[in-house]
Amino acid sequence: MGLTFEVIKKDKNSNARVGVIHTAHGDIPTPIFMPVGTLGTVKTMTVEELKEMDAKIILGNTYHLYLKPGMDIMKKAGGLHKFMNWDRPILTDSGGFQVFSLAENRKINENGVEFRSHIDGSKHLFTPEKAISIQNDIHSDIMMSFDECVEAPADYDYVKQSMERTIRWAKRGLDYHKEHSHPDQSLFGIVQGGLYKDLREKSALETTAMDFDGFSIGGLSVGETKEEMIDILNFTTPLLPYDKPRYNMGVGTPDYLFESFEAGIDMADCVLPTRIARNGTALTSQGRLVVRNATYKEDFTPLDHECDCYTCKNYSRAYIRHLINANEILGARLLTYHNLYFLLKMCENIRQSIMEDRFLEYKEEFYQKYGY
Ligand code: PRF
Ligand code: ZN
Repeated sequence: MGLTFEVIKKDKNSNARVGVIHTAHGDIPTPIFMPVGTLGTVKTMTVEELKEMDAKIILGNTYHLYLKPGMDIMKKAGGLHKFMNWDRPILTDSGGFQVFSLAENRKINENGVEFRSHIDGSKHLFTPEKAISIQNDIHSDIMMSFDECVEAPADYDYVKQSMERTIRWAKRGLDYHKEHSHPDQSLFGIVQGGLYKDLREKSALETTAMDFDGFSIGGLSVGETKEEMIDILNFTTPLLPYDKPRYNMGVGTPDYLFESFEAGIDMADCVLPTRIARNGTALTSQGRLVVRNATYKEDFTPLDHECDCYTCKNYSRAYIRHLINANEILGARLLTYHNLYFLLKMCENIRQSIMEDRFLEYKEEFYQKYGY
């Protein structure tokens, strides 16, 4: 049996909802932020630390893991859970985004995408079936269909034919999944269609007509304005079934998370908290804090005085600034821990606010302090 999902409570004044996704590796409360572990590690964090901060599910990437360490080692390891010692749920992206943003010499046709590795230039072919087969070997709990993500701006005719091909690919992936996946694995369809509402509608109707376990919205936060993102998000989300999980892919600044959850999205992920941590930036209740700055040279207070994470309980801005400026690995680790904790805590507060029908009040209060 793949995942099951229940909506526990819908907010009175918005489309936000609290739910739970049950998987073979445990339950995922929603709305949820999912830390990204592209190469089988959430960069700089041990799984013990991820559990301590109460991460419920992490992401892996088909494209990256297929190239390195490769499926031979992945199969011998018995899948990614065993390989990386993580026994909670894993979601994998299909490669449909990474192959377009990272690979070289891409050639796309009806069958799939031919590309050269960004690492060593070797030649590969991803098809919708291959993308599922790789995710079978990774043994992720939640797999994604192979899609094409078109960056904004893009012309109508291209987005249309790409979206229609993504629907055909979704069907091929689903057929392969039914035949070959482990019964514990689930598969999501991905809605594309760029900034064109008639294309989004067609994509949503045809994708949700197929027997997927959940639905993702792709092709957002890829060059459009925030207003356009919110408009398409609020147009598309209600077209997805109420009783299945909904995932806005690659979206993870605090405001994009609030907007997504307000629209009725249940899951989101982004490299932002881990990436900005490594170059010395903290997410705090008062907005972004660039701890590299000289202002913090003699500031012996915590990153965020409202935060009760391990980093904030034990270390000061001055010390973390010193570590980052001295290129000490611990600086990246302490900031990563805090940033992930911050977003996970924010999601917990959001779930609480929905349970009490005060999501919009909490959003307002958060935005005020954050400085949006
Ligand atoms: N498709 C897939 N992964 C993604 C995206 C997409 O459109 C995006 C765009 N926001 C991020 N990650 N498969
Ligand atoms: Zn903290």
